[in-house]
Amino acid sequence: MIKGFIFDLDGVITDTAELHYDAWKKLSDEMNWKFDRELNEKLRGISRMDSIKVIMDHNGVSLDEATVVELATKKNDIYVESLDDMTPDDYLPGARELLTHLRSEGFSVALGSASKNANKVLKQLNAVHFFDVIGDGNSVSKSKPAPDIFLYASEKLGLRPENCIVFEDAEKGIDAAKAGKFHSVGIGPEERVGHADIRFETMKQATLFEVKSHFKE
Ligand code: B16
Ligand code: MG
Repeated sequence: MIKGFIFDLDGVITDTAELHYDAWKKLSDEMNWKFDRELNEKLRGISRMDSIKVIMDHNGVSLDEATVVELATKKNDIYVESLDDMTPDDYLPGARELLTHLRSEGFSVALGSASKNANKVLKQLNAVHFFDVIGDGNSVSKSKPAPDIFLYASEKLGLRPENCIVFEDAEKGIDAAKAGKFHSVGIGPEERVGHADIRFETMKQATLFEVKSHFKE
């Protein structure tokens, strides 16, 4: 029986991928690194430190750890500043409606994001009240595809993985949900999240009615 829902943030509740792109692009331009939208796609759902390593590998660059941390912090400062412009109009279409519906139906709801800035994003969206538990990049040390963030969220909700559905837009996010034995809903194209239990192109199609009808016992 489904009792809880665990949501990824970027790509499910709101599209921060565009802001991450702008910030990585700015850093890359300063460093004379190649960075484009195709490479940005590879950063979907993975942590900040894993992201900078993907970008450096792509550019054949290797630097000492302290410099890498410094550069990742620089990118983060640019990203965090850009979050100031985010407003409650920036939910992905359908996301706020689904969260509202889950609340009115009495489901438990948690966030399971890799971002260390998730609290700020939720505040900008005025979305904090939708969540019983906020699991983010500060909650666990092993990032997706490890299931830790979702296990943290379900444990805090007091639910077993088989009673929870994870919503994810990233390939590694669905891998993480599966590794933790959660039910999964993929948001996005087949080639990215086709391995989820059920997939919707966008959050707009992922209504509670549609989701419930797939997972009913
Ligand atoms: P931060 P999610 C992820 O969010 C993003 O998809 C990913 O691109 C980003 O690198 C990661 O958060 C870490 O974000 O730098 O803010 O800690 O999809 O897990 O909600
Ligand atoms: Mg995501």
